[in-house]
Amino acid sequence: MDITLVMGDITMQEVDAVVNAANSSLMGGAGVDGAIHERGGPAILEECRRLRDTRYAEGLPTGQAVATTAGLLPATWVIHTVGPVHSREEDRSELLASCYRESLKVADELGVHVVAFPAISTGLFGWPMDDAARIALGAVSAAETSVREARFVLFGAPAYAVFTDALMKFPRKS
Ligand code: AR6
Repeated sequence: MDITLVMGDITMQEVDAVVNAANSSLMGGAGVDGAIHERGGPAILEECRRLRDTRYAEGLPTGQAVATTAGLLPATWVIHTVGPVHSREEDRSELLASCYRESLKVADELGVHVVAFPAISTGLFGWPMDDAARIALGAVSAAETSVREARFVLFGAPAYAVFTDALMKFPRKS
């Protein structure tokens, strides 16, 4: 699998699926979630509401993922996942890794090959970018998946620089 890094806005990505850093309500929010719902239009929220009424009455649990169509976005699907809020008291890195693994699993179920990820949990949920980058790259590169490209879409030069550095240091499978 190719791991690529781009600096930009995830809502502009022409990929099979974009991953949304959602919250368990699936009812939208700020950051990536706000941008996806704003650009993607009401069809996404409508599907999220249906998921809430059926499979996820208690909300989508942290670390899990579920797909909807992508409305007006250039992507075909949105894969919604819920990152953990960062904690200094408790190690929640396994839950953050799970977001990436479960999103790739959903991508495999959809039969798609190019998936764009934001840096999950590094905004409102407070995760330090360098630690989040290491966890994200570790989870994606270790995943057994048919996805051919995992594209990290970093929002601004500082995030892009941190991911570039982490990817350079990363031991890659040959
Ligand atoms: N494209 C790519 N990355 C972006 C974009 C964008 N358009 N907008 C922000 N980022 P966040 P979280 C970056 O807060 O930390 C929402 O309210 C941002 O700079 O979107 O997982 C949800 O509803 C940061 O590096 O997600 C939840 O309640 C990264 O994306 C909560 O926020 C993630 O920031 C989730 O918090």
